[in-house]
Amino acid sequence: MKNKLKEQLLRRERPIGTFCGLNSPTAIECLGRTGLEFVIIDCEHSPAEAETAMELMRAAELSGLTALCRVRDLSRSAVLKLLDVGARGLIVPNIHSVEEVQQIIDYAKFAPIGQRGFCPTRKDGWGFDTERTTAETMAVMNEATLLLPQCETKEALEHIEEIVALEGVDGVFIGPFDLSIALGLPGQFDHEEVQNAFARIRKACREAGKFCFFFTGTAQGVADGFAAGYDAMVMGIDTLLLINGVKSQVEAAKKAMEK
Ligand code: 3PY
Ligand code: MG
Repeated sequence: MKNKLKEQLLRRERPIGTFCGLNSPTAIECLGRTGLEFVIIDCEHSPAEAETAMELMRAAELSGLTALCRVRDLSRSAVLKLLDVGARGLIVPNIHSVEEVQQIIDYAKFAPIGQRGFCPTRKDGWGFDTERTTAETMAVMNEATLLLPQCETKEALEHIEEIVALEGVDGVFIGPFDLSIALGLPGQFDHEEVQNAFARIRKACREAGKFCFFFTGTAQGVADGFAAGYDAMVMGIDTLLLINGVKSQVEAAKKAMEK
């Protein structure tokens, strides 16, 4: 019940991941051969639900990728199902208050940190992974599960220092699109106000000893993000990587055909 991504983060290895939008186990197997460290199965912006997520997780595990999931909403079942089918971490979008984060901690972390419900499920090999007491499994799962609320609303930004201080929050995932929209500057990631917001979140995470994840669409963005001090970078979505990869090959082929 290890979390390879968490170990990489603790060793400051600068892991790179991507979102899944294709929702294809084969695509995930292919991603496992690219040098990426983790994938995020997206139950917020893609049609995937927990059952699909479970199949994608199997492919990720077989391919050496750590599988995180983004939850569809803030409900107990949205959180619990993804953890029970084996997600090694949850990204929680659209947070507006400290209370919402505390509620998510209660759903996602076992006592004494939260109040996660217990059942032998895929997460612990239906209880057959190792000979552990229930209390040991609870402690190991709490340790091996990354809980990453997103900071992408004005309210989350205003309370970011309180959010990162909560026991059970392992880090923050910045949603640059939604945060820039919330600040009235859609997509203007280089605008001073947006940059200041990113810097405030990074500082809050660093001071609280929590991880900070950032999303970018480009390879240069990944390098810039690590240089700015993020702990992990998420490079686009597999759908976009497919389009960009094939598009550049088609363009190269057409150029070669002109010679
Ligand atoms: C955002 O940019 O809003 C995100 O949630 C990134 O996936
Ligand atoms: Mg978002």
